[in-house]
Amino acid sequence: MPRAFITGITGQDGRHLAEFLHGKGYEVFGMITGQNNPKATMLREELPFIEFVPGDLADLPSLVKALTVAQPDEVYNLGAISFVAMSFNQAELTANITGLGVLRMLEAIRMVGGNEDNAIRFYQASSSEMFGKVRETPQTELTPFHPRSPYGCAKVFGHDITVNYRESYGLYACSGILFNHEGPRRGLEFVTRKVTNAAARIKLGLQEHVVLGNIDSKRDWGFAGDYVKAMWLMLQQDQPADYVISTGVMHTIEDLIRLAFAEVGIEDWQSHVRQDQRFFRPAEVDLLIGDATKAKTQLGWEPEVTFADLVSMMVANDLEIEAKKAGLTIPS
Ligand code: GDR
Repeated sequence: MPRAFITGITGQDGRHLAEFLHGKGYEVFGMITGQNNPKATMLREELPFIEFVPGDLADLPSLVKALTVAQPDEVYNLGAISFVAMSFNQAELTANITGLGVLRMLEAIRMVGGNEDNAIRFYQASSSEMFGKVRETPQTELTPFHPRSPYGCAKVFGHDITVNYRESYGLYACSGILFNHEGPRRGLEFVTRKVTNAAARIKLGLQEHVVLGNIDSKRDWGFAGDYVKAMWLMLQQDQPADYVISTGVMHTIEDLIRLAFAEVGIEDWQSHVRQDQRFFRPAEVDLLIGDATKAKTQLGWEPEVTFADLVSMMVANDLEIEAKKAGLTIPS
């Protein structure tokens, strides 16, 4: 039975990936950070097959211990301070966890058994945020980075150090440069879920407005369930490499709002949307769209869920959750 070790197990991607690997017959180990982590309790109910191992990306000895216990064939480093807006307020913490955490994990792999004879394969969750103020459109694996947030800067370090350890020590290490990927498990702080949840609550009469920041920025949004397959495929190749994972289709936040409100039968979305400086960022990434040709040709990967289906899936999920919480029935 192959063994996988996942950091960021309580996040959206960690949960999708754990489920996917379990379906493939893996023994799945998830790193749990902190004392009495409330998300671990939730996860024990949701995905009871996961074996939890304590550890923290800020603490190298704990990573060495965790890998010694799990003895994984594959390590997926999804753990990070992942909310771009928060990284402006906690820049040093972001650099430490999202950036230096990758270096610590790579060192732990070298210590526990990442050499060529006994190679632990490593996946690093890189991000389209690294492209930031984009130098070309669409973005590929060869597009230069110009990050626009402390999060983006930390991800660039994580990406570069992964490439460096691959080239220096022969580790099987891959970076997946993933564009935005969403779904019902997305946290409410991210714009897609914030909008789909608000549309559901407004439909149910539980709230009047949603307050947003910049609704002109554009994103290439895919479904998280499709994207975790690409992570796994990267670790099954003969040679390690880096891949852009994206849909190649771009939408504005306004498109997202229009679609989500249309799902609940509200056409005049404008009367339910307010904007506030609080949700604008000091520097913005305006125009992200990825070219996933390399992943399509070399990995045989294809995104399956369209943007419209994704929004529909998320609104339906939020309607169900919010109606249940409030003891309401979903109006037709
Ligand atoms: P992003 O995702 O920063 O792209 O990073 P997010 O959903 O937070 O923002 C997307 C865009 O929406 C604009 N926006 C708002 N965003 C939030 N969160 N809340 C608002 O009220 C709001 N109003 C407008 C933002 O300005 C931005 O332009 C995500 C994360 O998952 C990262 O970890 C990951 O690396 C990248 O995607 C790829």
